[in-house]
Amino acid sequence: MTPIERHHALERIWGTGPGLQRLSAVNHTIMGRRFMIAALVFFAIGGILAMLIRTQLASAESPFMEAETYAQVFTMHGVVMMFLFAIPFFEGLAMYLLPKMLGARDMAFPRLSAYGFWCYAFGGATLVVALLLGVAPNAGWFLYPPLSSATFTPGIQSDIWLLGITFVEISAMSAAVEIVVTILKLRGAGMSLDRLPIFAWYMLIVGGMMLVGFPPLILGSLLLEAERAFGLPFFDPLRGGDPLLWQHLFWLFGHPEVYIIFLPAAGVLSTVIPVFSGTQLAGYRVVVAALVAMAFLSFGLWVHHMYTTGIPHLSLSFFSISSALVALPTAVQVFAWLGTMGTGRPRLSIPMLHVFGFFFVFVCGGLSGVMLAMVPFDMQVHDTHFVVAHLHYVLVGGFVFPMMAGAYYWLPHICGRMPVHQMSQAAFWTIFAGFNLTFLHMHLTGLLGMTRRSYRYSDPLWEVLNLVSSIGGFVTTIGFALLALDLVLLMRFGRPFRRNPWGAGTLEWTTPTPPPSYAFGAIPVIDRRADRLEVERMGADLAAGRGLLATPRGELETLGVDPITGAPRQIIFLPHPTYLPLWSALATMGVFAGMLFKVYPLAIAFAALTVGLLLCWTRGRKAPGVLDAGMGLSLPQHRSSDDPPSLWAIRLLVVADATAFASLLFGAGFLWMSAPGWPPEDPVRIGGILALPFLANAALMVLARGWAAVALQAAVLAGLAAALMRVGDATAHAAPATVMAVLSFAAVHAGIGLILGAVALRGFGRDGAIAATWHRYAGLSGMLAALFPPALSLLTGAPA
Ligand SMILES: [Cu+2]
Repeated sequence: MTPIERHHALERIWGTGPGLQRLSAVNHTIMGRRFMIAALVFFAIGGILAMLIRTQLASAESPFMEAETYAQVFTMHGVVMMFLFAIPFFEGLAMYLLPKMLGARDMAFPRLSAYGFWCYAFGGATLVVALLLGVAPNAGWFLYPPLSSATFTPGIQSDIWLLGITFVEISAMSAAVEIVVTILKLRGAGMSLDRLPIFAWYMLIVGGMMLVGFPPLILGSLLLEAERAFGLPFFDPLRGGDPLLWQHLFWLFGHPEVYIIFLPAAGVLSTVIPVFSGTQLAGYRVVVAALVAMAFLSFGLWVHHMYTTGIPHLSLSFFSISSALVALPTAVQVFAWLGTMGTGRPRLSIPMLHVFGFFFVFVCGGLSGVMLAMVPFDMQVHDTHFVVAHLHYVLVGGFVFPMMAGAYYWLPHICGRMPVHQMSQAAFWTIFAGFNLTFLHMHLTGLLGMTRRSYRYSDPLWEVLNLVSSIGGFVTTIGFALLALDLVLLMRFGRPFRRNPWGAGTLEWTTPTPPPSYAFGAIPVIDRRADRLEVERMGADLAAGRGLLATPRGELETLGVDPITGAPRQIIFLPHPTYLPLWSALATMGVFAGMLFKVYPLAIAFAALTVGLLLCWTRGRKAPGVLDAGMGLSLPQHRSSDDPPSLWAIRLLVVADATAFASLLFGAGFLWMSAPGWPPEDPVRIGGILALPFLANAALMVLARGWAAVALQAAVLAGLAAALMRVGDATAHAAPATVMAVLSFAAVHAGIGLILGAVALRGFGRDGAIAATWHRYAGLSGMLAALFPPALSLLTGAPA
């Protein structure tokens, strides 16, 4: 078979049809591009909102916007940039790059990428439509209650935030599962963990952080929505709730989020800097160790956003120390980059210009971050423009500049053309100058006492500073417009090239550019660290079919490997293009619409439809046993192997879910210990009825498979339903409300277990192992849930 024949055969198998059939695309190259383009559209929208803010603040007593409009504009600026630009953009980049860097032909769950994309697009569109209709969220991007509660924001504005963001978070969670499973399971043969390209290490850590970072926010959103819709008073201090609970749950997500955004950008830097320095990354292992340290540290310092809320002194000092400490692993990476440039010969190409922009801006942001970690200083500047300046230095420095470096670096790969220089440089310097003009002296505006979110002021000195900021803001916008124009021109008129224009050593440059839908003609065999490869030779070899799985068999095949050693383990069959993800996302959208307009029967009907559609995904073909993988290797198809990607996915979902459950128990414990109005006047009396679900759950952990599991899950559901009937008036006090939340959580898990158990009984491949994993987890969490009400009664000193 010649390379051309192989190309045509593979393209017939992997390609997506033209026209409307593009809506059925699941391929990672298409999905990655879609995520990035949509994220850039939202970046433009967020930028326009920023300009509106700067216009308003350019003069004191400005008549440009009403207070209400201004509140919506600055809230949406934060929401759009954090949730609709930054996260989706790096998800898209990861989706586009990871399989190509790892030597796989696609992500592990292509339909999940597509479902995630549609959820993101619909959720984001909802928020933008709300803004155009004048009912956008207006309580700040962190939506603190009591301002966001039904009492002070009665309309649907806060609901749009809560439901829309949860919708978008679903997409982020599916991306996290995909990214982690793809890196662990879908790689070239022989790519052991210590041979991973450094970008994959970054994304592996980021995926793990997303799995435990986002559930607290999703949980918090559901609780606040339950309070707004049904009056369960989790955050109402008059009824045993506490607004501080929201702050804890929000920043449990919100602080790691900063690192979740920074690390993919840092991964880009660790990839780009060595290439343009003509050398290898200094201290690969040290950088990986620093990454792990950073991931752990970043979860232990959320309270630095809450110094002024009356936290005890001892814990303040603990969080202050850990906040300053996180600068260490960051510094390790900065030194690794500087060391790389020091040992090599840096070329000042366009991507490197943006790298220098990163160094200057990010280090400034890091320094003001260490200042803010100090409690007395933070007390002074809390909620002023100093913090606004700091966070822009960190996020623009730590995300936007590295991502622009990445854009110029990988755009030749995406479109097959090289940059045209002069305008790229002009764009960079305009952005760089404009940015510093906007934010550098905003530190001073903040130190002088101008609070964030205020829409008018009277001090003439503030007016001068704000005017300069506004001018800087518009200069920055002109810079971004130039950049956009430059990128469009590059795509239209850039110089075509053959292969590997930058002299990189990673696998993505072995594919033709723009890449075909199957990426590799054959799956590569890796014998060294995956950023030191001979790209030119390998590219020709792979196109000629010298590798694994080189003979097309009519299925979308890629290699599954051992997560640690990279030894080939199975042949993974990936799904053909399908409209199912689109329909599923539309049905999910129906659930949210039903909840938003408080038409609950509709929401329930759409939820059932969504579950039904998702179950259609599991219909698989019969496993064909052992297949020839080429190069004398025979491997089982993934459905008949004992370590399929889906089993890893369910394990990761259990981790994420357990984090949500732990956050719920943490929240209940927090209310019990520190909310006003505890213990409640009316104790929560459920009685011995919870013995049934407790025992059934205990049995479920042993009998996790087959009919027994299904019957036990049904018994758990019945027992929990009976217990829920007895909880009493959950709107009266947070105690019955938390009991209701914990029992409902267990009930939902029993319901999912019932469905998974029933599916497994149909006897498809590994569904039994997947259901059993879930049943064991549901059993354990259900037992804890059953113990919760008696524990709460004991602790609050009320009879059970
Ligand atoms: Cu923080």
